[in-house]
Amino acid sequence: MKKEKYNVAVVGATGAVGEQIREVLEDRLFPVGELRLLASERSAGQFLEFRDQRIRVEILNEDSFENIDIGLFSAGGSVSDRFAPLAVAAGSVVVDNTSRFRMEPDVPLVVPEVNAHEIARYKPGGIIANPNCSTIQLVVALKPIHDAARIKRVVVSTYQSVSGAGRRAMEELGQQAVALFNGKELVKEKFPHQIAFNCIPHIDTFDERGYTKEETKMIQETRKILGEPSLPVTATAVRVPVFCGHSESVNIETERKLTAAEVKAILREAPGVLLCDEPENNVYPMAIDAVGTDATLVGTIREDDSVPNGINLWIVADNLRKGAALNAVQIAEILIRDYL
Ligand code: NAP
Ligand code: 3JN
Repeated sequence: MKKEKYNVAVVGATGAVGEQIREVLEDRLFPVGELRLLASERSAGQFLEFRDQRIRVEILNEDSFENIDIGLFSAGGSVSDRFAPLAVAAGSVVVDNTSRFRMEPDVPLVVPEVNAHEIARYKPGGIIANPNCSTIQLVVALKPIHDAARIKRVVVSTYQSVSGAGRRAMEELGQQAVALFNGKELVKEKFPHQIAFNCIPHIDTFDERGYTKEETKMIQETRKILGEPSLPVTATAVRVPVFCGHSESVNIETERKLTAAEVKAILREAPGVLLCDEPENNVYPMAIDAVGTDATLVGTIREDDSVPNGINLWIVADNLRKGAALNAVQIAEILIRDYL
C-alpha cells in the first residue's frame, strides 16, 4: 500500500542548501508528513518556516532518523559519512548532497533528466548520491547532444558563485564589497583571497598535479553519470564574485558533425533545458536570470572551427536549486513514485 505522506529529515537544514530544500519541497507540493530539521548544536532551537508551520531545529544525533522515510543530507561529507549509514539502518533512504559516496560503484549518482533509471540500484545500500552542482548543469545540457552525436571530448571552465561555498561565503562577498567602498578592513575566512571584484581559480584543495578537487569531481562524476568511464573531460573551476548561479563555458567535440542549428533544435526539446540563444536581441544565459528557476539555461551555441566537429556552449543554472536542492527533491519524487 502506497503511503499518502512521507516523513522527511533535512540534515543541514539551516545551511544554504538546506534552506533551498525546504523551499523546493514546499514549491513542488512534496507530500511531506513530518519534516524534521536537523543541524548542529550551533543552531539547535532556532525555528524555521515550512508551509504554515514553524519547526524547531533539532541537534543531529543517532536517533534522528526514527520513523523517517527519506533523509536529505547537506551538512558536509563527514556528517554524511557518520550519519547516512545510521539513517539507512533506521529504515530511511538517503539522498546525499555531499561527495562522500558519489564515486562508490554501488551508489547511484543521479541527475533525473539524464539517468533516472539508476535510482533502481539504491538497494541494498540505501544511499543515492546527488552530484556536484557544476556537474549537474553540465550533464543536463550534454546528455541530449551525446545521444544525438556521441561526444568525444569535453573542455569545461566554470564561473562559480560564492553560494556554492555556503552561507558564510555569501556573507563574506557582501562584507568585502561594502568594506571596499568604505575603506574598511576586509574579512577573509572562506576564500584564500579577496573575492569581491576578483576571480579565484581555486575551489577546494589542489592535488599533486595542480588540479583542484572541484575539477576532479566534475571529470569523474560526468563520466559516471553519462556511463562513459573513459570519456576525455578536462575542467578548470573558478570562483567569481557572483552571489548565486554557476556559469560554464563548454567546448565539446562530437563523433558526428552537428551544426549549431541542430544543437539548438536538440536542446530546445531537451528535458530540464531552457534554450536562451538570441544574441541579436541580447538574449543569452545569465546567472541573475537563472536564480530561482528550475531550468538549466543554455545559449551562445556556436560551431568551433578549430576542430572537425566542435561546438561551444554557455550553460548556467541556480547552483543551490538544480545544482543541489531541486535535483535531490526530484530524486525523492521518483523514489516515492516508483520505489517506496
Ligand atoms: P552551509 O551553508 O555552510 O550549511 C552547512 C549546514 O550543515 C548547516 O545547516 C550546518 O548547521 C550543518 N552542519 C554542519 N556541521 C554539522 C554537524 N556536525 N552536525 C549537523 N549539522 C551540521 O553549507 P551548504 O552550502 O548548505 O552546504 C552544505 C554541504 O552540502 C556541503 O558541505 C556539501 O557537502 C554539500 N553541497 C553540495 C552541493 C552540490 O554541489 N550538490 C552544493 C553545495 C553544497 P549549523 O547551522 O548548526 O552550523
Ligand atoms: O563550491 C561550489 O561551488 C560547490 C561546492 C560543493 C561542495 C562544497 C563543500 C564540500 C561539495 C560538493 O558538493 O562536492 C563538498 C563535498 O561534499 O565534497
